[in-house]
Parts: sequence; C-alpha cells; structure tokens
Amino acid sequence: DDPEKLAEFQARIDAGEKIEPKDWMPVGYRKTLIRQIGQHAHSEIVGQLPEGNWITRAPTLERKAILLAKVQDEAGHGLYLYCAAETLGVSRDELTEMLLDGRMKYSSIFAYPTLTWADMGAVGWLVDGAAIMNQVPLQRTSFGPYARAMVRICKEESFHQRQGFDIMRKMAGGTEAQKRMAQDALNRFWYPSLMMFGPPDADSVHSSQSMAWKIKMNTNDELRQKFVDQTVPQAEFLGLSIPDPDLRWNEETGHYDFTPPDWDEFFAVLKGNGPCSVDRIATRRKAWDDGAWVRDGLMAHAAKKRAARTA
Ligand code: FAQ
Repeated sequence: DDPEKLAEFQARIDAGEKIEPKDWMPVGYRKTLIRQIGQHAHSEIVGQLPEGNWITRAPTLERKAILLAKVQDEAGHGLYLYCAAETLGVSRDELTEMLLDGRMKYSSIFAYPTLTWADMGAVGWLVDGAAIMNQVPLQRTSFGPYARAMVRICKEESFHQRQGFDIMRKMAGGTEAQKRMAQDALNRFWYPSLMMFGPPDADSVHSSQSMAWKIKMNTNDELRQKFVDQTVPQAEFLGLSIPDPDLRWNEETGHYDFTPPDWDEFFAVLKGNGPCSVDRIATRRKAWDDGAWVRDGLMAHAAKKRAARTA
C-alpha cells in the first residue's frame, strides 16, 4: 500500500469517519473485515442449529413460536452480514466454501450441544448476552455497512437475551428438577460463553491492528470482564451459582475476579475438535448441497430473463 494513502486513510479513521465500500482501503483492512464479518455471518447461520434442535420440543405453543421467531432472526442476521461482506468484493458462495473447507471459522460457542430445554434459556441469556456485549460497540465500527447492520442486529439480540433470561427465570423458580436443569445449563454454558470473546489479549493476534482501524472497539479481555460483571448479579437474582469457586467481587478494582476458561479447550474447538464440530459442518454442507438446485434454478431463470431483454 502507498504510505501516503495509508496515512490519509488512518486520518479518516482517527477522525471517526465511516469507510464505505467504494472508498480506498488498505489490503489488510479489507482482508480483516472479510474475515471478521464473514465469520460473524457464519456464526449466525451455524448458530441456528443448537436452537433449531429444540423447536419441535418446546414445552408450549407460545415458547415454540418465540423460539421459531428467534431462530429466524439469526438467519436474517446472517444474511445482512453476508451482504455487508459482499460489498468488500467476496461472494457468499466463496465465503460458504471457505467455511465448509475449514479456511474460515464460526464462533466456538456453537460447537457445544444443547441437551435440555433449559439450554434454550442459557443460550439466550448467556450466548446472546455475550453477543450483545461484543456487538453494541461494533455499531460504531469504522466500516459503514458493518456498523449499520449491527444497529438492527443489536435490537433483535437484546430481545433474544431477554427471552433467554425469561426461560431461566421460569426454570429457576420452578420445581426442584427444573431448578437443577437451569443450574446444569449454566454450569455447561458459562465457560464456553466466556470463550466467545476470543483468546486472552496476549494471544489475540488481530486486536491491536483491528483496534487501530476501529474494526474492533475493545479488547477481548475488556469485553469478557464487562460480561462477567454484568452477568454475576443476574445469576444471583435467579438464585443460581456461577460454576467458579474463586469468583469474587474485588473492592479495589471494582470488578469481579474470576477463573479464566481452559484455553487449551478453546484452541481445540477452533481446530474443529469441539463436541459438535463435525456435526455442525456436516449439517451446513448438506444444506448447501441440497440447495444447489435452487441456486442453479435461480441463475438459469436470471439468464433467461437477461437473454429475453437483450433479444
Ligand atoms: N470462536 O486475534 P483474535 C452470534 C479466532 S455471536 C472462534 O482475538 P479477532 C449471535 C479468530 O478468528 C458470535 N474463533 O481474533 C448468536 C482468530 O483466528 P483467524 C459471533 C475465534 O477476530 C447468538 C484467532 O482466534 N460474533 O453468533 C473466537 O480480533 C445466539 C485469534 O483471535 C462475532 O463474530 C471464537 N470465539 O477477535 C447467534 C462478533 N475468538 O480468524 C445464534 C464479531 C477468536 O485468524 C444464537 N467478531 N477466534 O483464523 C469479533 O468481534 C472478533 O472476531 C472476535 C475475535 C472478538 C470474536
């Protein structure tokens, strides 16, 4: 990249200007955005699977309708994000192929199974809670299409988080067996939720450049701490305990001290060795292959229309 153009670009970022698709941008900026927005889109789409698993088994018609709407929202989020990525010159087909052949990732959280109905509560409360914590600052991210997609996504995520908390409240205030299910869901989802914010800052390869470009607005550890500080009082309100015996309020720092996740487990999940990793990609591959005739049909129809117009 031309150093003069780079300096001009950085000055625009520093002045808080939005970068739009047709503007000049450094190769690395474009590449980082395609990676982050693409992985975010994949996460929304793969993220439908653990919850989709419970649509037919929701305990009431009302819960079923709510869950169905939530899962549909995740599909919508994936689509806005793929569109934002496409403005950078990559196609949805290429992004999907990169997910399926392992060149792109999706959020580690979705490599974990959803075993009981209480997990729908834990996913909404903790997973959407962590997603919002990360995405609210991204509304101010420097790339216009990404920032604008985040505005709508955050509104919907905040509804999702509240529906999850509502399930937890019902379960935690229910029978002994229901309370046990709620506690078990919290036990299993706590650490995977903390991992969603990414590796510790010292191991975060992209953070410093991404923050200089305002692609990321906070470090991984900052957001993780904010999430813990927000979530512990909510667990107390529910009468549930966070599965961390060393968790305590630190008067001096004004934050909770907590035991960090098992980072070996996190890196194993990133390599595709999570409990549901193989299944998630196989499901995505099947959906992609099964949909080929629809994509082919649409392309053939568009070509026919084009030919009719030019004839
Ligand atoms: N999972 O240098 P960093 C949702 C990778 S919300 C997998 O720190 P970065 C809503 C990272 O890609 C979930 N991989 O990376 C929903 C990099 O590898 P690479 C999605 C992870 O990008 C709720 C390497 O580790 N949200 O879906 C993870 O600066 C309920 C080094 O890490 C977003 O994507 C991870 N957790 O920071 C849907 C938000 N963490 O690419 C359904 C936007 C790190 O070089 C139901 N993304 N890696 O091969 C971000 O804010 C950032 O990308 C971070 C990671 C913070 C996730």
